[in-house]
Amino acid sequence: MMPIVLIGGGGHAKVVAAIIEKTGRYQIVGYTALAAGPAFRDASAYLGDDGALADLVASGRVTGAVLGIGIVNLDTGRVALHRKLLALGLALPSIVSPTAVVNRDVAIGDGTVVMDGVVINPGAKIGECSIINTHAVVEHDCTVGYGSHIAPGVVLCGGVSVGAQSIVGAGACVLPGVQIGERCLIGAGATVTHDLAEPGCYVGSPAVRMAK
Ligand code: JB2
Repeated sequence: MMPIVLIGGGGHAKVVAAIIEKTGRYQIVGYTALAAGPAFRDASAYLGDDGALADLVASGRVTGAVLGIGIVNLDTGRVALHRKLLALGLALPSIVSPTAVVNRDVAIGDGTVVMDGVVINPGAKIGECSIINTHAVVEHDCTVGYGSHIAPGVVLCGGVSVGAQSIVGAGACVLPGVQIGERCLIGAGATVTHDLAEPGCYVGSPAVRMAK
């Protein structure tokens, strides 16, 4: 089993850790975080902040890492961490829950986590470092960009595209063929009926841009 470090120790890490254990493919050596968090009951699982990573790699204690942070932010979030982990020479496997259904002809990028009960249908392409969260449906021929988060219960209908570093909030529905650009935040429960090109926050049914 590949010895891995989980990045983050909060709510998302707690769920990701449970999925990693179910795969039976990785040994979680511990986690790094800004401070000890609730992800593990065992206090010794906290390895310190990311300053500990270089020594963990050099000593051979870990060879891989999994991002266990839900935040998507260009400068401080998952994408910046992804670059840091690659620079340290850590492998970033994609993690797919054994309870997810990933059909044929689906591509999933490194560092992405596909969580429990997800369905991804043929022709879908999921970029690196993304989250396809619990019970989301990603229909045929969808594209999800780098560092994006498809939250629990989202439905992306066939042929939808979600740009890099966007978040589609819990329970939202994106209608067939709709294109969502980079750095868009779609509110929980929204229905996206038309293309959203500009970065911004969109809410409601049909989803409209929130005033700044
Ligand atoms: O640079 C960092 C860093 N920044 C924050 N390096 C490392 N190694 N860890 C970092 N963190 C850690 O992320 C914090 O120390 C903390 O352990 C964790 C954030 O935890 P929190 O529970 O606040 O958020 P989350 O990202 O785990 O979960 C959010 O997103 C999920 C998708 C919550 O909204 C969850 O409810 C949601 N399901």
